[in-house]
Amino acid sequence: MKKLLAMFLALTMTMSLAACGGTASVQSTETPAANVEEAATPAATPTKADDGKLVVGFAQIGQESGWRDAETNDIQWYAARNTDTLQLEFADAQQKQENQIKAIRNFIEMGVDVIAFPPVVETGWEAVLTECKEAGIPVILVDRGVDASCEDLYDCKIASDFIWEGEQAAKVMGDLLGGKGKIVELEGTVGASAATDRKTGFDDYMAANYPDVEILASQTGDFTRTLGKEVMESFLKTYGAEINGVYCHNDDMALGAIEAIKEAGFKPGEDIKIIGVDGVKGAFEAMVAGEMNCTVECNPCLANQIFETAAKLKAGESVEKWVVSIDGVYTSDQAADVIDSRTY
Ligand code: GYE
Repeated sequence: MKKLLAMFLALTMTMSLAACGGTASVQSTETPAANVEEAATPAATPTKADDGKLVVGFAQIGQESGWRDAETNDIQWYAARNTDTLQLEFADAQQKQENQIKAIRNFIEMGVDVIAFPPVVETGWEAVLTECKEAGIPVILVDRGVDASCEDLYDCKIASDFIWEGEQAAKVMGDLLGGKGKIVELEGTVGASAATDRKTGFDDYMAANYPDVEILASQTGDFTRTLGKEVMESFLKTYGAEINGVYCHNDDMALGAIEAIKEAGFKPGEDIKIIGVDGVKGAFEAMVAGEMNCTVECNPCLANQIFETAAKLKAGESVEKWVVSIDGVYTSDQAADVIDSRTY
């Protein structure tokens, strides 16, 4: 009996640490976490139970980064803890906009109360968002935005300020280089607001405040560790020791760049300064190891705000158009002190 109780407690503990709010790291930046269910877009349109629950359709982008897995974990864990009042329909679009659109149309057909999704790119949403509006289903954008032409076609955006994030990265890079040097830039997914705005914030700040820091090259690594490494390898082949720093639009690409830099015989964090964005555990581990210099946090733990906003929209209450996440900036001198408190 004691053994059974111990096993139950262990299982409960494990599950209770599975989300952003827990204290354990829930996924490595090496591979998507095992506990991220790959919920394909529902094959048949499930019916909406008429039990008064809040029914939310979430069309996730995919599993491209540790940050994305942390966001998925947080959402699914919140739903698992609130099954008495919330029904979550979750679809994984495998990085494809057409799959997100398909999932959203499924949710419309099902008659969910609210639709929430991170638009993988900023354009191409007018038609499906108009269908949501015509169906009377409120829409919450999560962690990314859409272009201005669709401003009236969604009810709320819950996301960080990516321009601010880019500016913070530029401040730290300029300081690290003493105001002079040559850098390369690893961009996120082409057309994604998180990439576009992190580039704008960084490049504009650099040009205005550090004119002697030259950006030698800038290319997309699609927010993935694998492509981040490949692009950094090509930068190193072209520019080699000329490179004094690399700005990566997310930590997963920074971790890929670190691998490439070491394989090319340079010391990451010393010969080449490295700045990422997201604040995932892998970045703190790299900073503790002296191989990375800074990560600008981008909070993926948005489930509370998503479902609280969805409940307000279902009740016909007004909500803010943009709920901005509060993010921090962490440099290598702080990493050892904070790493154990990181929740994703
Ligand atoms: O920075 C990256 C993910 O949209 C803010 O998407 C999100 C970004 C995040 O792939 O790791």
